[in-house]
Amino acid sequence: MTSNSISSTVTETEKRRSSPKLQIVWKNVFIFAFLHAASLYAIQLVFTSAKLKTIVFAFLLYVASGVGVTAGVHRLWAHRSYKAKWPLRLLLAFFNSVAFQNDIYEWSRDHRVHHKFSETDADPHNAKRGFFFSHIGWLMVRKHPDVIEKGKIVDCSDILADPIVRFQRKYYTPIVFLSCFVIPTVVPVWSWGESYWNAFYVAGILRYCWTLNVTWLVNSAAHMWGNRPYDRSINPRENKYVIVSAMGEGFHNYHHTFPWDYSTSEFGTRLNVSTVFIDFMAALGLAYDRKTVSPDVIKRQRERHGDGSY
Ligand code: ST9
Ligand code: ZN
Ligand code: ZN
Repeated sequence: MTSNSISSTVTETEKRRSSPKLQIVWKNVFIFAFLHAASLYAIQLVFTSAKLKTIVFAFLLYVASGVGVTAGVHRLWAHRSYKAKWPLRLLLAFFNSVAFQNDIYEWSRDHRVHHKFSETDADPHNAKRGFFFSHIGWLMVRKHPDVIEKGKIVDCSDILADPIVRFQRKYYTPIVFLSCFVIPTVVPVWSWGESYWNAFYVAGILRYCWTLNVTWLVNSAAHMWGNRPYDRSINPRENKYVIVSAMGEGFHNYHHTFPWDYSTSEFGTRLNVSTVFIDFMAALGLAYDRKTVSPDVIKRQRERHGDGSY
C-alpha cells in the first residue's frame, strides 16, 4: 500500500467517525411524534373540559417529577453534590420514575459522559450537532460509537452500588408505567371525579411531554443562548428561561464550571426550587454534606475566565 492510499484510508475512517451514518430508531420517532400530537390535543382539553383540580394536580406532578430529575438523578446520583438518607433516596427515585427519563443509572451514565466529553462526538447530546439533535434528536438515533467507547472509561459503579437504583433499574418498565401514567390517571378519577380520558391526557401525557421538553432545553437552549460569566471558552450558558422552567437548572455555564455545587448556581435558592427542596430536606435531617464553591473561588474564576457579563 502506498503512503498516499494509507493516508486516504485514515482520513476516510476519521470522516466516518466524525459523521457516522445516522441510524434512525423509527419506534422512538413514532412514540415522540404521538406524544407531541397527543399533547396538543390535551392542551385543548385543558381549555374545554378538564377540571381545575386536574390541571393543578398536573402542575404539581411536573414539580415533583422535576425534583426527581434535578435534586434526584442530576444533583444526587450523577454529581454526588450532596448525600441523602434512604427515605429521601426512595422518594426521589419515585419522583424520578414519574418523570420517565430512563432509569437512574442510564441517565447518570449519559450525564457524566456529557460533562466529561462535552460537545464532542462522545457527548450523547452533542450541541454542536444543532438544536434539534441536542434537544430530542439524540433519542431517535443510535448513539455515536464514541459515546459507547469513551463512555466505558467513565466510572459509574458508585451509582449501581445503591440498592434503590438497582431496584428501579431491575423493575423499570412496571415502575414507570405505574408512576408516569397509571397513578396520574387514577388519582384525579378517584379523588374528584375527573374522567379517565381527561386525567390520562392532562396529568399523564401533557405533563410528561412538558417536563421532558423543559429538561431537554438544558441540553439545547442552555448550550446555545445566554451569557457565559464563568467560562467564556465553553458553550454552556446562563439562560433565564431555562432557569425558571427547569427549576434552577439553567445556570448552565456555572454548572459546567463547578459541577459539584449542589445548587448548580452561585445564588443558592434564588430562582432555584430544586435547591429549596434540598435545603428543606437538610432541615429535616434527610440531606447532608451539601457541596458548594467558595465566593472567592467563584470571583476569581469570573474575573479570569468569564465574559464580563456579571
Ligand atoms: C430522556 C432523557 O428524555 C433526558 C435526559 C436529559 C439530560 C439533561 C441533562 C441536563 C442537566 C440536568 C437538568 C435537569 C432539568 C430537569 C427539569 C425538570 C423540570 N456510557 O442507549 P443504548 C453502552 S429519556 C457508556 O441502548 P443505542 C452500554 O453498554 C426519554 N456506555 O444505545 C449500553 O448497554 P446497557 C424516555 C454506554 O443502541 C449500550 O451501549 N426514554 C453509554 O445506540 C446500548 O445503549 C426513551 O425515549 C454511555 N453513555 O440506542 C428511550 N451509552 O445500557 C430513548 C450506551 O445495557 N433511548 N452505552 O449498559 C433509546 O431508545 C436508546 O438509548 C437510543 C440509543 C435509541 C437513543
Ligand atoms: Zn450541559
Ligand atoms: Zn450536570
